[in-house]
Amino acid sequence: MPTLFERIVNRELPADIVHQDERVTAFRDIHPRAPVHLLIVPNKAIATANDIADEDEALVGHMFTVARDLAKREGIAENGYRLIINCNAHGGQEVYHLHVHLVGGTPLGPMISPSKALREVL
Ligand code: DGP
Repeated sequence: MPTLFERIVNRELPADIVHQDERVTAFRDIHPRAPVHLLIVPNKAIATANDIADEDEALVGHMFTVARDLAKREGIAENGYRLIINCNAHGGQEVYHLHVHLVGGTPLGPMISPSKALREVL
């Protein structure tokens, strides 16, 4: 079964695609958490950060250089932004196709709010 994001990459599902090349695709998140919220995904399916293979190193690096260029194009590079990869249940991953969130356009606040689990041990 192709992942949701593979279907976006293959143009089988609609999305606001802002960049596509032979290795990665970037599109606007359907539920934006900030004025700019893009997802940068590899064209090939990699389920989670745990599944990145050694031979994917250049591909993953490319995801980050594309994120850098998109931040500039979206006008948020100078003020700053956040790049996020969620992994598995504790990371809050919803879509099991590796993706980097590029979020910005406003001050984003603290990186994470202390989780319930952390509060219990503090
Ligand atoms: P994560 O929790 O890291 O797996 O984030 C998944 C993100 O994917 C979430 O912010 C919402 C977004 N998303 C889910 N389905 C779609 C979709 O069909 N289209 C687009 N553009 N984004 C989606």
